[in-house]
Amino acid sequence: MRWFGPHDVVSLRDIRQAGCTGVVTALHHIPYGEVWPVAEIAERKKTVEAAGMTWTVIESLPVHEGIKKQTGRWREYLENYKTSLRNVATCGLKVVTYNFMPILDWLRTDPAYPLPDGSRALRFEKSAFVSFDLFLLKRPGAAADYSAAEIKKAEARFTKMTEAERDILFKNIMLGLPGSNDSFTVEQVLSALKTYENIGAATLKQHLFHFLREVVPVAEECGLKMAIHPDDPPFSVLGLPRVVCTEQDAQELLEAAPSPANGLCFCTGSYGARADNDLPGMVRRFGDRIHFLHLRNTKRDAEGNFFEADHLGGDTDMAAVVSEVLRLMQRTGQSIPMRPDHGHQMLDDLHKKTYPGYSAIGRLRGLAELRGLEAGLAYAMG
Ligand code: DNO
Repeated sequence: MRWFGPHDVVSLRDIRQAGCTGVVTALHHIPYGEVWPVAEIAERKKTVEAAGMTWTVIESLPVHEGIKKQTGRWREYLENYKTSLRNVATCGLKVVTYNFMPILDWLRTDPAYPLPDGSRALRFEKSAFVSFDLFLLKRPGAAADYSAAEIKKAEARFTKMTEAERDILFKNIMLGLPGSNDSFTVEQVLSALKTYENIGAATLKQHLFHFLREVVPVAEECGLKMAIHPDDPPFSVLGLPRVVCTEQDAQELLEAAPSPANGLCFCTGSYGARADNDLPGMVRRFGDRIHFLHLRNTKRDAEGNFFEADHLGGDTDMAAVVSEVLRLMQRTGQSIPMRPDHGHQMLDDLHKKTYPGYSAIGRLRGLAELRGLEAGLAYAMG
């Protein structure tokens, strides 16, 4: 499971009791772009080991916005990134997760969408999102990104919202911004978006490929594997380019730096939010370039809404994905680290404030179901 560090209300003990043998974590307090010092990495590793678990996967070593845009002190940040890679390798870590999403990491309109059984899930509601973009943010040119029908629906949705609901929607969407404990203003968001006005998907891709050509050789040399997390959701939002959404995108970035060290964090929740991604096929085709697995499910509809379903429910055939993963691991003789991605807020989770998606009991349920599925499939495969 993922652990956000000493301030996480879900403790290492809770995670151990959920049946985990390893945690994925990061030095969240170190500002983006700065070097992760050996002493701090080693200390975090000791803390995890003292709780009876291992730490081999980092999630995430963040890429500074400057590198994505190739502006400001980006060359220095890139060198710092390489130094951090060497430092984490010195401490014995093996996999480095990162993403290349501009400004926003993940994005949802509601982190507590009520399900019929009273538990709560993360949800992306298209018309709430469109009304945020058009009427709260008032992003210049936003209307051109939506159809007339979508705009009409968003207008109706927005008119019915109270002031309080509008505030909540704004805050919910901001949750995926780094430093989301601070409150962001409309002006701040618009000025951040403006810094990307001349960066389209083709340019961002070139910046990603450049980043890979720089860092992958370092990772390879020190025995690390890089695992890029796909964009969540896997399509362009707020006029920002997003370049890790499809199988084709993943294929291209793997080819840009052809080394076993250049790989994927295969997040079934993110890739699975698009109907045109064939997840079991992707596991087959990407094979040993998958260095880390995030297993999660989504339920989509035709309007572009989705919510995070039970790990074994939703649109992704999780049994088919896990079967492919088992076959892959049999073929390579290597086991791929996996975590249950997200979980519902349920039972006592409903009374606690955890990071959105990172409740203890919801993830415990997801993990238990996934482990059961894996054990059953492995038995059947002989
Ligand atoms: C959300 C996570 C992402 C992920 C980063 C990796 O729950 O899956 O925030 O950690 O995108 O860099």
